[in-house]
Amino acid sequence: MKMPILPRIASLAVVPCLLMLASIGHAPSAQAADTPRRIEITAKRFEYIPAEVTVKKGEPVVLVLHSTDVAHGIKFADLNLKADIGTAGTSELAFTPDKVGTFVGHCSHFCGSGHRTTTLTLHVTE
Ligand SMILES: [Cu+2]
Repeated sequence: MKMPILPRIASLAVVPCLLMLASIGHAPSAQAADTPRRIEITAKRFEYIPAEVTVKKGEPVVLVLHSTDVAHGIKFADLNLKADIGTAGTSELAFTPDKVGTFVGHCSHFCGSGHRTTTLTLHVTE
């Protein structure tokens, strides 16, 4: 009876909370190197939110693309990457950038009058 039952339960509950916080944190850590970094992006007429993303060369990433309206897509011609996003759907684009630079992805599915200017800029740093 050295440790009352209540603090025990409380400490058990704290562990999953800490794990959740660690998984959504931004701090680079050893475990982050193994798990692709997930970047949530909203696609809608006629923009991506955020419109710019910075990633590191050699760091595996997954762009998690959500459409809030019609079907969209994303295509980075210079990186040979493409994904389709269904109407109100979610699509994942997994890749590991292997070159440094700034790359502009264009919407690859006609979505209306602003389609041609719907872009996502990807900065790949060393
Ligand atoms: Cu479009």
